[in-house]
Amino acid sequence: MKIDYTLYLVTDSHIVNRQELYKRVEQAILGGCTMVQLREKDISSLDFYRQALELKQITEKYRVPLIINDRVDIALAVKAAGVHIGQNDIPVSVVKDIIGRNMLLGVSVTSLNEAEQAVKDGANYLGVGAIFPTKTKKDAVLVPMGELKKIRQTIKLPIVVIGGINKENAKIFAAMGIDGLAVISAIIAQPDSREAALEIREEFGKSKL
Ligand code: TZP
Ligand code: MG
Repeated sequence: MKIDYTLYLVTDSHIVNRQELYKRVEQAILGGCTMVQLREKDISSLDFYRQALELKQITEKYRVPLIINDRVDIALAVKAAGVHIGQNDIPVSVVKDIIGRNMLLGVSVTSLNEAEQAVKDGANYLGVGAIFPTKTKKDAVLVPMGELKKIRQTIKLPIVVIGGINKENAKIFAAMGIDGLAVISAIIAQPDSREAALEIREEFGKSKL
């Protein structure tokens, strides 16, 4: 199955309440989000599982892949399309062994070194960031634009950028050969998430219509 990374929405349940969050996710899909990642940091496993099931109902309706952040067990339990992990999670090669070839494995990297390692270990796509300062992730490390360019020139896997991506800066990434934009607040914090997604896509140069 060909995966479309163009507009990769990542959830955050601190911005609005869950009911509103899921409404906004659905609106964002209608506005052109092509993937959704459930990202939860401080909830119980049971709650995480339930949120994943709920989100899966929405993503399935629109045939958009659902990715689960950090939790391989929950990704397997809800039959998600994939898992996304960072440098302090279970090692990439171990996760790949667990999930097998039919699930996607995304890995967050901040340098060419990490990117090359992730490729060797079995990543299917990379998330590079934070590209711009962001209030959404407190411990985000800034990745210099030069490093992003080096990663793009070296790595053949799909790359999504994350961190402070919005409609003002979306434009620069298409010319760099970046496959997709991963966005939290510029979509989830907007009451009209559909319009927000549409605008970002349009700026990125891959408008839906
Ligand atoms: N990883 C690097 S930056 C970031 C994550 C999860 C947060 C991105 O959020 P926003 O609101 O799109 O800047
Ligand atoms: Mg993680």
